[in-house]
Amino acid sequence: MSPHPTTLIPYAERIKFHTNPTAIKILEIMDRKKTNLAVSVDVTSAKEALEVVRRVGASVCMVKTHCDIFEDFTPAFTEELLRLSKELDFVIFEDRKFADIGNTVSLQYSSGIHKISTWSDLTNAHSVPGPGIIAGLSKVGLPLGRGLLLLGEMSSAGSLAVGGYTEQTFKMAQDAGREFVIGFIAQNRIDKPEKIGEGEDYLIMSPGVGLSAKGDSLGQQYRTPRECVVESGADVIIVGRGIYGVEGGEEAVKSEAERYREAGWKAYEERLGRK
Ligand code: S5P
Repeated sequence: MSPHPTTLIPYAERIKFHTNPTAIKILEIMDRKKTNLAVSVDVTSAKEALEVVRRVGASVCMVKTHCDIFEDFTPAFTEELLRLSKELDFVIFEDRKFADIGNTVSLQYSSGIHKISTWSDLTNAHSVPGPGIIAGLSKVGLPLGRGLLLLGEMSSAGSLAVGGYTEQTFKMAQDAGREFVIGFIAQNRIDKPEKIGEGEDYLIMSPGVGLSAKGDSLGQQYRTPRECVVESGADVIIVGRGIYGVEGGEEAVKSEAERYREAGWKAYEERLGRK
């Protein structure tokens, strides 16, 4: 099977295909820092999450959070995360997986304790409610220059986001236009070459990445960075426990992030034919 055309274009050369400020920022950072690694800091303490971010920040293009799992969430957390994002040059992705009607998600995005839209460059949504979810989030996020990913596939065993669901999710994004929807959480390039036009570029971000473990006891399934980037054409690899969960203390977390960055970047160079 011939490679997907998008995967043969360097990240920096894809910037011109985007108008969304967050998409442009992600591609610029990836090129500048030579990293396609996103670290997911799924710890229950915001203080601890910031410590992980300080250690891995130099190696990543993106830090992904689940702000609703922090027991000590305060606005001070997001202030410090924003400061670190500038100092260490990464984008913030709140993995909120919105899944409600447009009016509700616009409130969940802008309001409540977390006020996600005020600090998170990127967020994501399930397509299950229909296009109103994009419209609701866009109303809040687009004026702020934020970006949105739709979940086209999931890494977990038995996911229902397959086949026609995935195809219709792609179509929903395409119909919405690329001002706000910049790509997908997916395990494959769901932007099939025959469905996209010239310069129609989407960012595919793949979770479920591990260099050692193959899965967990709750359905998570892991692939290697090479499998994701070379074989499946992912643009960004998302790693959680493989990095912050490594044994050996602070230095081990830092060096594990570097190990994943190197593996992800080597895979990217291989797919460009630069190896
Ligand atoms: O399909 C998915 C989508 C997401 S965003 N599978 C996932 O695992 N994720 C998220 O990626 C998940 O919520 C978690 O934050 C991260 C994977 O964590 P890990 O510890 O298994 O690497």
